[in-house]
Amino acid sequence: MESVNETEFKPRKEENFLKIVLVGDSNVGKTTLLNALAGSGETGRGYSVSLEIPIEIKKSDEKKTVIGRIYDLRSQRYFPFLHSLYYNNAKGAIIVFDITDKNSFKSLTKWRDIIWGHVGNIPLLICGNKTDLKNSNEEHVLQQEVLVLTKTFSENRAMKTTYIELSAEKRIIAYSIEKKEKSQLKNIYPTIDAFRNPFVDWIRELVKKI
Ligand SMILES: Nc1nc2c(ncn2[C@@H]2O[C@H](COP(=O)(O)OP(=O)(O)O)[C@@H](O)[C@H]2O)c(=O)[nH]1
Ligand SMILES: [Mg+2]
Repeated sequence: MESVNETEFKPRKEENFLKIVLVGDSNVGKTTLLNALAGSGETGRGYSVSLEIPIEIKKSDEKKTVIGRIYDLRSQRYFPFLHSLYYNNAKGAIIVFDITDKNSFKSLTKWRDIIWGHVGNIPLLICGNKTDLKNSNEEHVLQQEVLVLTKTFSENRAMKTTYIELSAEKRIIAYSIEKKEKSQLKNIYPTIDAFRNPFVDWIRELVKKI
């Protein structure tokens, strides 16, 4: 079992870090997603990945770099006393489900309530993972039902809940607001930047809202 280290969840340079928590049922692919976003980069001690997003401050010509840091609870989920610490100061949350696992989709509302219960109504990004398994004959979670649900999550919110359908393992973005068409999954070898892009866009929007 991994050791418990409270400082893991505390950003180092408070003002430049934007804390984002990664949640969802077991086995949906949270850790795989974190590793995919990190690319060949650092995942620190395995708990988090930094996405560096330069943003310009309007008042001056100065360019400030805001770093969106995504935290994975990993095995620390077994330590309930750490949960408040995990969510504390989060400015956004990514909730992952597995499109081949309807129960993980049903859990989205539970995760939303847990997050909002801990830190208030922070913006949410929903990720439907394992889109690479979509071509099998099994019944999967439909994109339309996800969009209907994310719409209800967006009511009266300053920032709408976003949906991205992807394969963390194959590093494919199948759906995002910018890319509404379902991609042809074969013959696509996206770069790490292409995979990160919708996440970067979402974090950039987050920065504008706070
Ligand atoms: N086919 C497929 N499998 C995936 C994908 N992402 C993760 N997995 C698999 O799902 C399992 C759980 O992944 P993991 O990242 O450990 O899930 P976590 O418990 O949410 O952190 C592993 O066997 C992964 O290889 C994906 O995009 N496609
Ligand atoms: Mg994991």
